[in-house]
Amino acid sequence: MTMFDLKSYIASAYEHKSLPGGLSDTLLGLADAAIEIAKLAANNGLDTPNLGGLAGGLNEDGDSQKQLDVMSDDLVCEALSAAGVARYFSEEQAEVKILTPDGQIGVACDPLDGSSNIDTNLTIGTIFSIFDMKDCVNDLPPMGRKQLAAGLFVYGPQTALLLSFGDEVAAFALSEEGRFIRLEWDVQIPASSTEFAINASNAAFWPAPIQTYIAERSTGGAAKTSAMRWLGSLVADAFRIFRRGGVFLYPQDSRTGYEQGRLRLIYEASPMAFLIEAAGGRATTGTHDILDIAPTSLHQRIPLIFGSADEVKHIIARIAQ
Ligand code: AFP
Repeated sequence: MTMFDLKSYIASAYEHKSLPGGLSDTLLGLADAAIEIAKLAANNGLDTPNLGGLAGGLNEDGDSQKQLDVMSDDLVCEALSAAGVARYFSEEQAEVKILTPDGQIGVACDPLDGSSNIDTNLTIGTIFSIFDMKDCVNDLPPMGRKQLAAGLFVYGPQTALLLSFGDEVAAFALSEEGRFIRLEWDVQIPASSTEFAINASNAAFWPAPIQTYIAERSTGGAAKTSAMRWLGSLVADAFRIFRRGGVFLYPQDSRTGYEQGRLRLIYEASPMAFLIEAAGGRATTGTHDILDIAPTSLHQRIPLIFGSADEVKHIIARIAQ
């Protein structure tokens, strides 16, 4: 197997894509921050007090911040500043952070996704989106289709990275030597699958077409072919979908504050959709492709349904009925 590491993969991308010079340092800086976050998660409770404990603050969505949320945000911010990134848009920060005023690159990031799982030893991760500041509109990141790159680090049994510049998804795993080595994995999401990920405790609040779709996927008796998985960690559910297909749904629901679902467009949905489409899958609000949604506010939420293209198409058709 070609021991293709992250650095050589980025170098090869420059050979056939027109990418800004600072993108390489930005990605390598994010990788260094991810290695540190993985170490903090792995040593939680050993070198440090419980990092799943509350840090005392609230993020812009009113979610209570955990220690590791704040520490991860600091690590990412430091790495991006050192890489000469212009602006850092963080799920954990109320406002954008200006790092290098005349820089070309912007980064949006959910530094620690799945915070409720930090002290349960379940898989968590970091989601990032990289774009050219000239594509920003009203000081907001551009619509997802204009991203230069997007990726997610997954801190699980393996520390892994899924990265895309738009035309494919490359998968890496962290070696004992501390390098992200390319996996022999052609990341293509199977077009069909009956495995679904949704928080079924919200069923009473979903729109009727989603209720009907999930009910159908949950019946059929012995003939039932579907299965449900819900890890409470977007990156973990997504990584499974990249591996074996399936659909993830976090729709809007009738609870106060969930009129646009729970997940954030800029920090979660846009980068995830960029990866999903590059792997042959589909990502939608239920009515519009996620990548075509231009942000209107820094912390706006968006309904998010993504995964196996044929199954997502089927869900879109059910919603349109
Ligand atoms: P936290 O980072 O606050 O744990 O939220 C995780 C998340 O944004 C996403 O990773 C999960 O898929 C989703 O929320 C879980 O939401 P519910 O707790 O409502 O099921």
